[in-house]
Amino acid sequence: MITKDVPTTNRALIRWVDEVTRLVEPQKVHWCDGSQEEHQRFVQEMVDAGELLALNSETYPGCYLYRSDPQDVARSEHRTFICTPSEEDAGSNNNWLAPEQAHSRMDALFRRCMKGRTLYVVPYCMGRPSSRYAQFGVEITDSLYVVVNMKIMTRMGREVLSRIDGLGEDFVRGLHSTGDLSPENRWIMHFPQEMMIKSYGSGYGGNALLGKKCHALRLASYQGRREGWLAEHMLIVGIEDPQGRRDYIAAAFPSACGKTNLAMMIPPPLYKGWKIWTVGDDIAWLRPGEDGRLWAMNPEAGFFGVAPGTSAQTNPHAYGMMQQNTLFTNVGLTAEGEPWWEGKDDKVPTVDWLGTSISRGSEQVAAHPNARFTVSCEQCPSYQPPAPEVGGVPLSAILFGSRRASLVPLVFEAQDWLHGVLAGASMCSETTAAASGETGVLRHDPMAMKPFCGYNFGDYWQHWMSVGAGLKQPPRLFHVNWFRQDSSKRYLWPGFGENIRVLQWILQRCRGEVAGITTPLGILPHSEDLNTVELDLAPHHLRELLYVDGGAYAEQMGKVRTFFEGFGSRTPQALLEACSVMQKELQQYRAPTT
Ligand code: SAT
Ligand code: MN
Repeated sequence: MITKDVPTTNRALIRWVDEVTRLVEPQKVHWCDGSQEEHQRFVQEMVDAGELLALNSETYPGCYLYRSDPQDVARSEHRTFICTPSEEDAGSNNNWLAPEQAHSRMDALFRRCMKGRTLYVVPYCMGRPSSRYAQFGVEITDSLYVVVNMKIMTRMGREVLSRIDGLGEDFVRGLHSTGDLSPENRWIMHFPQEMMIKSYGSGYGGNALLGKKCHALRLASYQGRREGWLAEHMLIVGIEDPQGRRDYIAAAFPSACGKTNLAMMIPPPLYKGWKIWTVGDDIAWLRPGEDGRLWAMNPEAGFFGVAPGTSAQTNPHAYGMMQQNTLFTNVGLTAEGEPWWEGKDDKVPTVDWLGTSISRGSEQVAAHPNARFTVSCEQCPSYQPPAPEVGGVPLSAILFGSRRASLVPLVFEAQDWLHGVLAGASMCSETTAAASGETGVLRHDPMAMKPFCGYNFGDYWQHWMSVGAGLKQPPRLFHVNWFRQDSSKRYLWPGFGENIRVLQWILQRCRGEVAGITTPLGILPHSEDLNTVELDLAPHHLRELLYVDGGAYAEQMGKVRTFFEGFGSRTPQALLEACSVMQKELQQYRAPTT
């Protein structure tokens, strides 16, 4: 028993750490205090052990490079399970295993797995500890990489632990070990009824930083359903116009589809006087407020963003904030010891993400396509956390966004809440490098939650409908697609800062300032209402971006209907009907020719 000298009085926590210690048999147990000094000590320890590489201290002070195991570079969706007693509660959107079986499989792997290693106890908080909506958790891990990332991504340490003291059993328990890193023994198991996570065999972000996808999305979505709120894969931004009016929107895009870029966008010179305030870039907890509006909060304290493609042009704020105190994972290096990735600048990388030298003129990629940066929100110049007493920001609109080379228009607004739930639930998107497996494959990704919804999608859509029904002033729901391509695979829409033009139309719609074209899909902008001043956009490209191909879309809705039916009686009847109606109307729809 190692109950002596522990920095907590929470008996349940002491008992759990004790149980785990007996199972994994570490050489040492360390309770993290979450201080800056401790963080520095850990970083130094990793540098000394050759696990972290200090980058150029003049141009990148406080920045480090971590190279992961080459087989452990993305989330492992096919190894991620929801372990509810009933398989149907997990739904066919999830892998499922009965809780007893999952526990015994995991405990067999965890047995003695920390022999000779240190077990770190990481008390963390999702949300600011003083917020009434904050949630507390403790992750046990044997990876210092995880500890230093958790320090940036969550609120962690003494203050958090003292809050956990008073919580009894009411905190999330996450047990993690990198184990032997063999992909065959890699499992991420969620036990929503026990508020527990067990993750073995991976050190990768979404698999191993258990506060993030595992707690703040999978467990939280399960809990939100019971309690009447939603945990969503969404960024949150404030948009201020030159008159000083500020609106907040949340947007659900799949991983590696531009959430971080939109969250920190800097509008182009034409939009002088407009400002974007960053509230969050990945996760939003949405709660109906007493005022009948929907309120959003970001439970995270840092950004774990995709490095490739990030540059002084595409995302100046992100680019600037990662020049100091940033942890890079799987990027390449220049001869000056600076991090480098595809799309960064015109410097020449000399070493790739595996540590192999790059010969001059070779085609070898420098960074892994899912290379990441971890950095505190406080370093983002546009970061604006809401006051904790308020617990979030009120939403004027929610955007659903997918990555679609064809078919899906640049923007449309749903006619009402049900129609918007249908737009979100029927999202299909091309896969990216954020998860292992093939990229560019079209798959159903409702509300960008395919990998993150901790329960049956049928129940999830029903829950979305119930939350909406309870709102007196619901946010308006929109669908966007920045990723349309022409036949030679060039993007039709410039994206990045120019997306403000679409946001402007969205806000005008929210204020009832502009009419739109009603189609069976939703309401689209009149082409003259979308600001294209100073944009190099051919008129036929604009037409294409705002075109609804009724026949092709009807076919897509047919596939969506089959997908919905796969969830059996759990799929809300109203959603199925709305889908069929839309399919029929699209079949008959002919876009006006101009
Ligand atoms: O690695 S994470 O899962 O946190 C990033 C993502 O895929 O969204
Ligand atoms: Mn994400």
